[in-house]
Amino acid sequence: MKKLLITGFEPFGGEVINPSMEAVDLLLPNINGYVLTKLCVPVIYGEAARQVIREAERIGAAVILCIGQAGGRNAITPELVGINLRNASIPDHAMYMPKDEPIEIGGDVAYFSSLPVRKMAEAIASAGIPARVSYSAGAYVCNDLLYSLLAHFNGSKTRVGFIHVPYSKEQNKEPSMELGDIVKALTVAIENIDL
Ligand code: PCA
Repeated sequence: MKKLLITGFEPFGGEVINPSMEAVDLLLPNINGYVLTKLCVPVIYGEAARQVIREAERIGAAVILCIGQAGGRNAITPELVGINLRNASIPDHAMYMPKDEPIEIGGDVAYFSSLPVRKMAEAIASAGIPARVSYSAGAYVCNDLLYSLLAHFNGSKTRVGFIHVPYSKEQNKEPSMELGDIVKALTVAIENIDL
C-alpha cells in the first residue's frame, strides 16, 4: 500500500494541546488506499523538517501531509505556497527568534505545494466544514517546515502539502472548531489528495 506520512505539532504559545496533533492521532490508520504513519514534530526551526524528512525517507512516503494550528483562523486552510522566509514573533522551542532571515540562503523564493489544494479545500467545504485555500503559511515554524520539505523533495515523486487548522473547542479560544470536524476535514482532504 502507498505510504502517507501525516504530522502534527507539539503544543506551543502557552497552549496545553495542539489541535493538529490531537486530530492526527484520531485519524483512521488507512484512508483512500494510503497507510498512514503519524509523527509529532517539535516547534523548532529546521529541526521540524529534519525529523519529517528522516521519517519520510525511512518509510518511503509517497505523500507528506503536515498539519499545524493557526490561531485566529475560522476555517480549515490548505496552504498553497511555502516561502523562503523566517520571521518569528515568539521564540521557537530552541529559543530562536529570527527576524526576516532566509530559510535557505540562495534558495528559491517560494515553492507551490505539490498537493491539489484547491480540490482539497472545495471537498472539505462540500462536506459542510468551513475551508478555503490559504496563500500564506506565515513565517514561523509551519512555513519553515512546508518550504523545507518542498525544497528537499522538489523534482522527486514525493508530494508535499500543509494544512492549517483553527483552535479546537477545548482550547477555549475563538474562533474555534470541534475536534471531530477537524478530524473529518483531514479525512476528506486525504480522500482528495490524489492529483
Ligand atoms: N503552528 C505554528 C507552528 C506550530 C503550529 O502548530 C505555525 O503556524 O507556524
